[in-house]
Amino acid sequence: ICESKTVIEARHDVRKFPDWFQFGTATASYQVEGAWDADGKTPNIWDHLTHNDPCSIEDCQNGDIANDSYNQYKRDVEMMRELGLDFYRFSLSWNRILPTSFPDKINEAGVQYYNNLINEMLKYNIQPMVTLYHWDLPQKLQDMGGWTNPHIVDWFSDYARVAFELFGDRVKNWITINEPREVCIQGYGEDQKAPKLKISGVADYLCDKNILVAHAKAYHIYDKEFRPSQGGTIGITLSAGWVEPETENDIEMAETVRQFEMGQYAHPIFSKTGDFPPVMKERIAAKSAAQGFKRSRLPEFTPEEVEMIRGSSDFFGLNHYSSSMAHKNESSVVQYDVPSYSDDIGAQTYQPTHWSGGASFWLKDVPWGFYKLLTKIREDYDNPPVFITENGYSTRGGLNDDDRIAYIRGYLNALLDAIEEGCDVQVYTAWSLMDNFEWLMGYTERFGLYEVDYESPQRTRTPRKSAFVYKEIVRSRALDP
Ligand code: BGP
Repeated sequence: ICESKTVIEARHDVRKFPDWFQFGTATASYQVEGAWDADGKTPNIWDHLTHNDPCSIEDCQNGDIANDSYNQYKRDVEMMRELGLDFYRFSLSWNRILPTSFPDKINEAGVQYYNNLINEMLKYNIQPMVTLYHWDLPQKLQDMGGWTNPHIVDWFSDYARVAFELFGDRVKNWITINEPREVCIQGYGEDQKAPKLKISGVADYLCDKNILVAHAKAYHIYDKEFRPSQGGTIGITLSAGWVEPETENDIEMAETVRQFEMGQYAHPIFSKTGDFPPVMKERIAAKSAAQGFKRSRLPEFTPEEVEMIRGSSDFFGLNHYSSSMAHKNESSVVQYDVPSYSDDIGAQTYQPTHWSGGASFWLKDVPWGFYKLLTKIREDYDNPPVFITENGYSTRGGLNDDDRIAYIRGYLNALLDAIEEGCDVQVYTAWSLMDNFEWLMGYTERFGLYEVDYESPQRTRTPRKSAFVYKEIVRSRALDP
């Protein structure tokens, strides 16, 4: 009797995911494919950066070979089967499909690679979730201004149309852009990511506008020209951490930071009114005026653009890793007389030293922040369907990754709490299926459920302890308390 009672209690404690919930893992083209110049592929901005300024990456490495997924894709699909995934999120390399960047010439070998990968996955009933743009812009387009050139709206939508035509018969889940904030703020405003333009408070906002319009145009092309016959979903993936006010006095500031981070992309798409968040428009206009600009440095959308962008995502794609605290330390406030995104926000955030976390300095294990963020998305944007398109933890390597397991369990628990509160979270994607080239840190930080041996020619993949745990979560559709 005692025994069966324990079993019943144990069962009761297991937290179940809803029947419709989907589990996957993710990667991105530049981070895993390698074959950087194979079979007609031309250079993108990450090839350009890592070849011209190799040591701008922590270990002076690059994605020339990476995980060699271009050749090892069958092993990748085998791992998806081992994990029992419902879907796998990967991205397309624009240069591999369109070597001139434009649809005048389609590279058959590149198309064949994605067909092979997609068909191999479908053989085992693993659904593809395909990102059109995960940061590897054709260098040729960058030379013409990249995301700061309004022509990119057409360049991107022509590329998107080709992808829908080529793969849309089998791909039913599309993501237009991965993390516009990292593209624009870190790539055009700062010098963190390619193309490292470092024109803060100006180029980043131009990029913001063009990337949102480009996304929306691709959305409407799919919606009108392809959805009727192909019947899939399409949306955008935003990155956001949670920002917690340290005291009551910091509540407004924390909200300003959230609006400048997630809101600048979420508000135009998911709010009832559309357009950039009011606080962003006000602050940038005021700062611009004080700096002698006749107009705000934040470009305006036309009323037609506002309408085109509003509602242009079937789901709220969210990449979430960590959180921070907001508190203003007046004594260390720097006054800028030149444009600057961080000065436009005018706030300060930090991560307390007692927060523990992964190998990446910014990645602290704060599951309650995830819960608060999901609740905030439900409240601000009328409870949209949320797809967690990335969540994960970094180590320095090794197969025994108990801290990654604790992180994943903690975040999935927070996700279940949010679902119980009424949040419409439908999908969870672990970043990453396997170790890969990390944008700033090369191969020094490892995010994989599978470890990759970069010394071996095959880039041998070995499951970590977390792979077995994730497999069990996916199989049982449940989480231990
Ligand atoms: C996300 C990216 C991923 C992945 C992850 C890890 O922002 O979408 O591609 O790289 O972050 O972070 P990082 O590469 O900055 O260490």
